[in-house]
Amino acid sequence: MSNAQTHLHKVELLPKDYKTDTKPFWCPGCGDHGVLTGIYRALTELGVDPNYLVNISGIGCSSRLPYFVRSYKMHTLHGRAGPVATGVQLARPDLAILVNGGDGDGFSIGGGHMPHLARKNINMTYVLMDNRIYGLTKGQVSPTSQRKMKAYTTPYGGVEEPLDPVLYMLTYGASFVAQTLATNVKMTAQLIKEGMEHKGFSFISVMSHCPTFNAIDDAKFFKESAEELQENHDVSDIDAAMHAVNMAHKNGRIPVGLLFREERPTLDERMAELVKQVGGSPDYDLRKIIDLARP
Ligand SMILES: Cc1ncc(C[n+]2csc(CCOP(=O)(O)OP(=O)(O)O)c2C)c(N)n1
Ligand code: SF4
Repeated sequence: MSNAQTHLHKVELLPKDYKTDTKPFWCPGCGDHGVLTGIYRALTELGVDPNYLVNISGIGCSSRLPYFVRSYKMHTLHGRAGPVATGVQLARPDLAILVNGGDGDGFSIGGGHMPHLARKNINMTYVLMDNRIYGLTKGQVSPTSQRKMKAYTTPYGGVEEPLDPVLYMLTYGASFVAQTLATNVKMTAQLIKEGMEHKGFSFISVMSHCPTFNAIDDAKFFKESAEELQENHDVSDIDAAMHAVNMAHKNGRIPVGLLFREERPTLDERMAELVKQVGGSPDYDLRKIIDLARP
């Protein structure tokens, strides 16, 4: 396996060069503004060439992000950003793929796709914007909502326990898993940068508050609950990563930082290897296949 970062094409640009003419139309104070700033900073520091960048999203407030980033882009269907991005990545492994979406988008309707992006190690960076609510549809509980939260469809509080996206991604076999806060732009930018440099499926969960519909998971709550991983945390140890998440849960904390990273072949590399092994080429004589069907 080669470690060449062939999916990152470098240029020298300023943060403003990654902006489009469309100004962000999120509510004032929405955490998503911070995620976008983190993305601009990461792209600038990496010097990603917008001509080789594809920003793909699902549906929701968070999924509007690609409109604001200079790149090729697709605003797809609710929960389907991952599979669409997989198609793009396999067709063009030379492109950098950045995916954005919400907690409802990724872990409710899109929940069937998440394990396979991770286990297949599709080379893309998935930035989850977790506000623990459905924002665009005006505030229903999501799979990450705290049970006690009273929302549109749960006026007496919810009846289900939340799931933890990072614990899921560690279990699914994601080769890069990190968590950060939208209010900590520096950490967000750094982790997105490392995630984009990583060859494989990188998952960055950003706790992104929704001041319009989620009164309990506000910026202050996320900030006070965040707990940076210990300095001696071994990012190559999957057990240590899971332990850190479980311990944080027990103490009502949210672990932030790089939880886990490993190098292993991506799906496109394995497929290229297979094609080489069987001698595949665009000039292959298709009559040989037709001949197989002759009696
Ligand atoms: C198939 C389908 N079902 C339902 C919807 C309605 N819908 C639009 S956005 C959304 C959820 C938004 O919540 P989330 O994904 O958490 O993103 P946020 O808006 O909070 O960023 C839903 C259910 C839809 N667009 N498509
Ligand atoms: S509804 Fe919430 S998530 Fe959507 S833009 Fe407004 S603050 Fe952000």
